[in-house]
Amino acid sequence: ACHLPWWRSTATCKLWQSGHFLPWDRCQMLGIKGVNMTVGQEQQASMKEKQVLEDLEMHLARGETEALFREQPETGNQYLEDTLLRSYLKTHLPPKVLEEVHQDLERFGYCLLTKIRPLSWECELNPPVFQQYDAWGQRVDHIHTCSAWRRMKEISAEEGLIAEAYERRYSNWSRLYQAVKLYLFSSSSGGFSCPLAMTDGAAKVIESLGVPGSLKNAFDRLTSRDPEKFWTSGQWMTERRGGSDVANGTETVARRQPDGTYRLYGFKWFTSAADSDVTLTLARIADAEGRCTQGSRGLSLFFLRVRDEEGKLNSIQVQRLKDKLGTRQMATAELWLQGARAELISAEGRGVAAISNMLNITRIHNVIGAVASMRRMISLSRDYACKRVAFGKLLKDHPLHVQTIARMEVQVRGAFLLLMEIVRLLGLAETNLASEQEQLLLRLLIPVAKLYTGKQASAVAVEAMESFGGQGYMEDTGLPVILRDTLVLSIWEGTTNILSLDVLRSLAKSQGQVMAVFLSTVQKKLELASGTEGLSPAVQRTREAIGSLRQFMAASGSEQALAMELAARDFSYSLARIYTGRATTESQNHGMGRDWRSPSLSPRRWCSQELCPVAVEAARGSYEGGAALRDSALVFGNSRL
Ligand code: UCC
Repeated sequence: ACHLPWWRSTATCKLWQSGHFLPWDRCQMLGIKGVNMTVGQEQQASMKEKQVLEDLEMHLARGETEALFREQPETGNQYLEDTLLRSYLKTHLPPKVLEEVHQDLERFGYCLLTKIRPLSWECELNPPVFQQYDAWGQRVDHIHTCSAWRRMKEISAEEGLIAEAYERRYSNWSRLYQAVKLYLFSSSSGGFSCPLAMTDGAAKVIESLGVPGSLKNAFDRLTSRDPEKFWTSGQWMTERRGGSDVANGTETVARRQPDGTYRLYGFKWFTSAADSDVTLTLARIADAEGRCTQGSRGLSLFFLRVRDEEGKLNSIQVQRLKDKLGTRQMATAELWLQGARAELISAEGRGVAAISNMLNITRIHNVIGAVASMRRMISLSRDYACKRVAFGKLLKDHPLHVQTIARMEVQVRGAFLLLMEIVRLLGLAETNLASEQEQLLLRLLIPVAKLYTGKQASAVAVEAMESFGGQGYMEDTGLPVILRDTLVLSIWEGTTNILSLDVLRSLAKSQGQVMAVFLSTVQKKLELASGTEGLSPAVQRTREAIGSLRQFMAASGSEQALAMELAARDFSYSLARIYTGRATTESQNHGMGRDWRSPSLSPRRWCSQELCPVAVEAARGSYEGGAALRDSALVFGNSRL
């Protein structure tokens, strides 16, 4: 039976019949509820049914379906629509740089809309296919990618998506400019952001080694604007025994050859963008007796080409492609290295330290991806709210709905400003303009931003999906693709907990200096903002949070390592929220985002959340002796407690 919701008239209740939804009154007339009829009645009913269906077809074709199509959420030129981005650039870039960058970004925004976005959908619809054997039984291990994916590679070169950062034609602003282009590209890239992240990371490692002669060709290609020359790189770190604990999980062995090169033997469990041209990877160098040093100190970093000039794999076998929840446009493979020829590019045993240059870049790309996916979801949600009518008015006129979008908007704005801060600092560091303090701050903020924005993006994507109702759950709207692809952001490139421990690593390695710089930077900026009208509540909240953080740190100075480990995630969240709080007040202080689309950058909204959760949890005793045991009992049911 069809149950009528209280707000619907009988005419709108529907049943699915003959490929159409039938209004309830017509359903009754057609006897669809299984009422017994005579033959005459049946004939009459059948004629009526025919007539009704014809009426319905007209009605549906001209009326209801058109109405649904009109509600399709859309975004226009992403650059022009992104008022926060534009006001950030206006406030920070030197006028000459701004003029050139603005022109390019406006053009790129149209290009994304008209050319690149359709390609990204093609990538989604045509995921890579693995062919292990040819028709005659010959092993070929070929990963077939679609033409749209290959076109993305060409576009990446033409647009200088990697090159821009290394040419440095705008000095320290080049990195920020590149990040902005990647941010605009990300949600329309059909997954190509992933190989770009690793390509950037590989170029960074090679550059930090001083571009040795043997890697000059690779560096030129990784940073080329010529699609014919452009190479992408992989980052093969994860093995079967683990992806987080690289030091203990890496089994791959490197055997030195008489010519000074190495041959690698091992199994790489996740190799993202396995169609890449080159890769960086870790292995243990075996001595003459075949023995290897275990742990982190046994790991060295290698560069290798995946295929030779003829396209033949470098003694590598593709085991299979991974069947992933998301990022399906991109081939992730399991690879057997069966003597792959490679070049040692780090000092022996310094592999992890050397590849961390790559990790820090790919983690920044992760932040870019997180902010981009939040921005895309919210833009669509906002557009939908201006088109969709429910309960007699547009969604945008329902305050509760708008409140939900506004809460997401506060999140994406904070994340965007944190991202800009990181790429600004990176630009300074890469042009030798960063002070020691700025370098320390950058080291700390990368894991903080990666772990925090990864979580924000997942939460925002889920929330935003709900704002489309059932349509958000439909594959062909493309919205589930964004959600799936967003969920990986808190997993790859280090999970939230691993990144929290990296925050502690940066503290330990700098003997606390990173925190001293963090606190003094935030405090200095707050002082500047404190005189601005309307900012005092946010400034006050952030100051209080800094005070709580200081207290926590003073108390934890004497705590055991376990207590700090237990606090690591809350501590990192506190750093993210406090630093973003200062970034939002600073941006408001600069007068950013005061146009009609962005009435306020909402430092007050950002700062009204708990800015220092680590202090709150510490006060609850969450890290005290016995806390770990209690947690364990809660999860595993330890009967001793
Ligand atoms: O590959 C993957 C997917 C690729 C897709 C990329 C696309 C992303 C963007 C997309 C945009 C849409 S996923 C696999 C990624 N794997 C990880 O992220 C690994 C996670 N695990 C860790 O990060 C661990 O913390 C390890 C591996 C770094 C821990 O190794 P160790 O050897 O136990 O760590 P140690 O002994 O503490 O560190 C060794 C050295 C130290 O330097 P020294 O020896 O001078 O004291 C550390 O300070 O490395 C240094 N180090 C770092 N330095 C370690 N991490 C860092 C760092 N982040 N920055 C600077």
